Amino acid sequence: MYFTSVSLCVPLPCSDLTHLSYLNEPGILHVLRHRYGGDTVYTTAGPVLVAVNPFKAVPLYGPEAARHYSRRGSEEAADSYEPHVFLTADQAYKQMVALNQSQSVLITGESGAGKTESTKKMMKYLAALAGGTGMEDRVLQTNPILEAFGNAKTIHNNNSSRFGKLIGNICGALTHTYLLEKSRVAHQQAGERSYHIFYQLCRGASDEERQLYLLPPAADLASFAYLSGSGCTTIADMDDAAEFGRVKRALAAVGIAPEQQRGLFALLAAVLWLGNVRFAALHEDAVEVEAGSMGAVGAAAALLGCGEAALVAALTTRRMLAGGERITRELNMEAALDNRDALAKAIYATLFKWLVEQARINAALAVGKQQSETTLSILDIYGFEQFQENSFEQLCINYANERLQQQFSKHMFRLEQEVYESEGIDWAHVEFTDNQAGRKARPPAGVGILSMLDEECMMPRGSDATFAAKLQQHHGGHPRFAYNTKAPAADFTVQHYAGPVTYSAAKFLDKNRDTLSKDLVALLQASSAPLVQRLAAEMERGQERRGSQTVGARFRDQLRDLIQRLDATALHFVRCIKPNSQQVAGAFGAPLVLHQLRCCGVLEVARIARAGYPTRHLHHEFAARYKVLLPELGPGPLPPGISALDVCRQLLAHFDVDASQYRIGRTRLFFRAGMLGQLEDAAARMQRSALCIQSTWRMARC
Ligand code: AOV
Ligand code: MG
Repeated sequence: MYFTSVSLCVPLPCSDLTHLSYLNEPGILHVLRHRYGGDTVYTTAGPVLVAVNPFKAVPLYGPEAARHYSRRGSEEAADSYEPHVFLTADQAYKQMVALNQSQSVLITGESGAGKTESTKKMMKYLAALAGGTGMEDRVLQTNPILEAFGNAKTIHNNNSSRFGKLIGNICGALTHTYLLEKSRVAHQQAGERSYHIFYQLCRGASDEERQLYLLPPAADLASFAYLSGSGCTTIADMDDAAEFGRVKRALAAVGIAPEQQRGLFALLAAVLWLGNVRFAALHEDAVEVEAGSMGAVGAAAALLGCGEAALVAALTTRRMLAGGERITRELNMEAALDNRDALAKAIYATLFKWLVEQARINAALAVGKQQSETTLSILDIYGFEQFQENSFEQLCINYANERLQQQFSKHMFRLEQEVYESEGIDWAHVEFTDNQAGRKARPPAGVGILSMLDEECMMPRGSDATFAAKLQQHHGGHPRFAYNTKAPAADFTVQHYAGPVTYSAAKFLDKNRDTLSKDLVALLQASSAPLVQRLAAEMERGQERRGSQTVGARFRDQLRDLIQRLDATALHFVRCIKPNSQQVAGAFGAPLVLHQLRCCGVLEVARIARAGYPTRHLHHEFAARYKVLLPELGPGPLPPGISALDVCRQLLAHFDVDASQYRIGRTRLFFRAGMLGQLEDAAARMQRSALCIQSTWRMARC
């Protein structure tokens, strides 16, 4: 074990960027690089924890480290500890208990910066802290499941989260998930993979399981079109077969019964077989299943528990009402392929939802009565990303990141300024970058990109091209929007807070509408497999619930709801930084790091924290807490004519607190960072000596 508690006990020099003598970009970079070189990946910038991804195992997370932080008294100042995700988790937990107030930890950063790893480390720490109930294991076992089904290799991260999650109360009993990138099931960009679980199943299944799920030998994995299109099926250092065993154990641990597990794997195999169904054009407007892929249809039908002929019909035709009469329309090649992929994607997305729900219910059962009103949540979403080709999913992901950045700015800067102003404290406003800046220049609300997409989806003749054209028409003059005249006609660029991203508008309308033919739902409803029936019922319910609401509109609502939830809690921020794009240890790319520090506002936070007075107490709280140190006031209520503020003033004078170190607001006292620690120490010393005098006195009486 490399870990020494000594290294964590006393913060190393410059563990807080706000304490730097010269607070500038080169100075901050130097400190981060230096600390990173010594595997000290955490640094604070005032109230924010900055975590630089080490891309290797670092000896910071052993049981000794966890014990070190968990022993911290809830009154003990956090800044006498070396920064760590454990410390941030510890602060949130102890604050929740002490103040009976819900807490959230927001973990943000680009794709591959380390959000999911930080989340897992926090969960582990918190499960142990709240532990003793024996439920930790069960709770933590949801992680391998969520990762197997919701993570995939992208060019930015070998284990990229393709969904967002808000884990409530560690036990996962209140987990929410956000928009899974389901297009990945049918298509991946070059060098990327589909969801891990597909490769795990294909590589890890036993002979018996292969027979059950109609799977070819592991070596023939690339015979599945859905897995071979990107030219990448393996990840360095990832043993898919071994992972399969882990996932199965985890499924059992969270209470997914063996029968349900079999149903689940059969569905995954069905999705893969669906991808191998090819069509041959009968004429321009009709297709039939190609003779060579009837085997794939047979396998998919068997695994889905439905008839082969029914599957063929649902894949190649669509029943509809025309003039009050039921007619069957043939699908052309494009529609048939889209229909097939829509079925595969819907099955997978519904399966994912079901799995999350099961894990959540089981976790809730495991914790039972221990649930309380107050919650501790951790938010881990997909990070800002930019690929060669960016589509609707990237727009949603980057939009979510914009919203969270907004939340960060709001919290750190605007609320901060408002507090000072409302307290009547003169405080030089610190300039900060707000990603809502330019809002005035923006077109009125409702003409945003997603709203315009919704409008276009309602138009009978709306297409990706008309959508792109309207975007140009409305947003052409916006400083954060550019229309690429050189690129294919449907491309547009959005200048996000973290950099410009060029989107291809192709398939935007389809992805936003996300319709699944009723025939396909009916096909699944008639299945003989219980899990397929359940999922079909869920799909139907989902369609009814959503009505005509688009994916974009639902995502926007979910985000609004998320922000409201966060607003009702005390926030803690972790900013993950990616030191290089190659995902390797030991490489610290200064320009890349600096770019992230600038975009996510860490530099401003450091300045604002230093310029301000981060520790505050209401007058009466402060007076009540330290009154004991002014013996002349005596116990009980304050003497008549003496207000809480008078006591505060007396205390400040008594401890000779330098006038530059505090401000007196209308309702609160404000202190510079670290000031109250000194006061606490003095108070503790006085209390100790008072106790000492008392016990000497008692002993003398004996
Ligand atoms: P992300 O969650 O921020 O990206 P991850 O948490 O998946 O990023 O981290 C990416 C990779 O970096 C991990 O698979 C690890 O190999 C490595 N890593 C991150 N943090 C640590 C750490 N503390 N110690 C050791 N290795 C680490 V995305 O989900 O793509 O936005 O959508
Ligand atoms: Mg992640």
